[in-house]
Amino acid sequence: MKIAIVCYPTFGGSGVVATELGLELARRGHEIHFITYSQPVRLALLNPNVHYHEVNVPEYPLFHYQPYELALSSKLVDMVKLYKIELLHVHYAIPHAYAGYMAKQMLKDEGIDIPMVTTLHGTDITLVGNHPFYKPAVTFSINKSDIVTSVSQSLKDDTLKLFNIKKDITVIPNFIELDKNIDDASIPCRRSVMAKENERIITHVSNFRKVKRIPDIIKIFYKIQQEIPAKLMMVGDGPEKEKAEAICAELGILDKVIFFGNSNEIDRILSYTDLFLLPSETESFGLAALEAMAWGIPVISSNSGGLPEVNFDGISGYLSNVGMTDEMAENALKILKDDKILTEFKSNALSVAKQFDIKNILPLYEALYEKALEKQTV
Ligand code: GMT
Repeated sequence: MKIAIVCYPTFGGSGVVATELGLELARRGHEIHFITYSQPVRLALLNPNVHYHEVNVPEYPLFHYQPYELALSSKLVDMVKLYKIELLHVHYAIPHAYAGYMAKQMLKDEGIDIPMVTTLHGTDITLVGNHPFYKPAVTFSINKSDIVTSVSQSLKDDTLKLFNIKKDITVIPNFIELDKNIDDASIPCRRSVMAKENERIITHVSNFRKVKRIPDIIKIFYKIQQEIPAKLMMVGDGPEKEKAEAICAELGILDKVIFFGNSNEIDRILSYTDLFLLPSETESFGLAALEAMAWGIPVISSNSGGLPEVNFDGISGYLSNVGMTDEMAENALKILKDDKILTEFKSNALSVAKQFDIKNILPLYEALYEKALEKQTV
């Protein structure tokens, strides 16, 4: 199949899911065309089935805002015609589903009928999409998609609650590639760089937005390090990072916290990690938690959104109500204080992660693509 994938190319979860999905589809013989404004961070182009087409938005003094949707829909039209692309898969409704719909209409005018699959990722529904300024356009473009998927049951429920949706929504969870291995030969990031032998390593990975409740992470860690030797790895960058550094300084724990910024060493950092923290206000799924669990790392998270669908309470970690940092710290200590309990949670986390193996999830997308193409030919 020839598939165009539209996504955000940055470190965010939706871009990661779209990129990993495209790469696995390419490995399975599909021809994949990534169409976005810069090369996705996890995209390796050394595969004859993977193409990347950059969307350029020329600057013009009249524009206060550059018309990205316009440029994207034009690029989609051109690439569909040039490469005879059969299907559009857009990730994150805003503005991709809207631009995709415009491209569909323009192509229809030229006698080309192309189906569009839209995958809802979370904030496109819960935080941004629900804003009155966007809501009519988001509702319209979801309803005009040929197939709609959401990354969790919780996100599906939120979508149906917040928008007037007339489409069926299929839940396809986030996934993980389990057979990744790290090339040990050129390890720049060794455990000893991060922590002493007797210290537990606790990690958080995100884009440091408000929704991640970064100060809660520091509160939890502060309590943990009062009882056991531990270090905190803060991986990622975003608006809350400076505040986090300031809180650590105020609490006198800056020497126990490493701020990595956006890192390409995430897998290596996770490979040394004992516990992962994700106390978010909401997560449609929580891909970061799943990526940690795939390294056999237990997760302390909030119980909001789709998190209970991936982190199983008392099994792969613990869940608490949003903001219950004392309880989260107590649960963390329950796991970290005892080697036997930690080993048990580690093994459980890996077992749960295995349910989300890309090999189980990818066929679900392929089946939907087939269905979308069949509909088109009826
Ligand atoms: O919140 C992020 O870290 C980024 C955001 C995105 O859209 O790129 O992530 C959302 O999509 C991920 C992939 O489907 C989900 O795993 C995240 O839970 C979701 N984030 C939120 O709902 C806050």
